[in-house]
Amino acid sequence: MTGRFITLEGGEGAGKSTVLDAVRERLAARGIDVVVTREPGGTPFAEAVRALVLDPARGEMCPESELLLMFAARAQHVREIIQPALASGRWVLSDRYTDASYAYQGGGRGQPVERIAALESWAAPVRPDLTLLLDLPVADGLARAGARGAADRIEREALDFFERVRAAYRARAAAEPVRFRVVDSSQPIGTVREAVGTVLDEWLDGIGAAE
Ligand code: Z5A
Repeated sequence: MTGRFITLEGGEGAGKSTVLDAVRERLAARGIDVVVTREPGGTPFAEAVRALVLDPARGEMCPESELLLMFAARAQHVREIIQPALASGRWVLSDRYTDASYAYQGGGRGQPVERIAALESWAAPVRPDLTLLLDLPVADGLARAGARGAADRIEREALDFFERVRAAYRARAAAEPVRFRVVDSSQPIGTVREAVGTVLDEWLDGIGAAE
């Protein structure tokens, strides 16, 4: 038996960290054992890459370097955490995965989709079963993220960068309506958590997951 793979995606301040616990609780209520992880990161090596790639003090980083670093971290994460967990029947919940590279490095930085797809099929061949996209207007998300403290290297980008990121996420969700569920995360936290819970319950019922 293999487990299921769920990913959480969204722009800045979308509330992924905030709804992560709601998802975990919902799965636990059905007796589903879930490994919670994140990208970039999830292993000591990948967390070191995360620190490097988000550090604003490192100077110039060209889009090609950024894309390759995201996939270097991901390749390790997939082999060390995601694949072994799924193979042993455990479920995996990841705060971001490959869709983030299509949105940020593709939409945001303008890296060609075919290049990202080639890296994906080589370095990260595991596909999510369900992707929850938390969507809200860019300005609202940036205001939330800004209230949280010092911005990392990517958070320092201009508004139009994040508009392209959002557009890329929405385009991916529209192109893959079976895998994606889009939740309006501009609503109050309690409403977003409830909406995520409802979407998740529907999906779990649909695949016949235990009650
Ligand atoms: N990145 C990339 O470029 N390519 C890749 O392939 C991958 C990642 C995998 C780090 O990701 C960065 O890496 C990220 C994309 C890039 N870009 N940057 N910068 P991350 O996911 O670790 O970090 P993040 O995007 O900065 O996450 P975030 O801003 O923390 O977003 P969030 O987790 O979705 O939000 P949150 O922490 O749950 O909420 C943010 C604040 O808003 C917090 O104070 C909450 O209390 C508040 N909040 C949340 N929901 C609400 C609602 N509904 N109402 C009011 N306030 C709310």
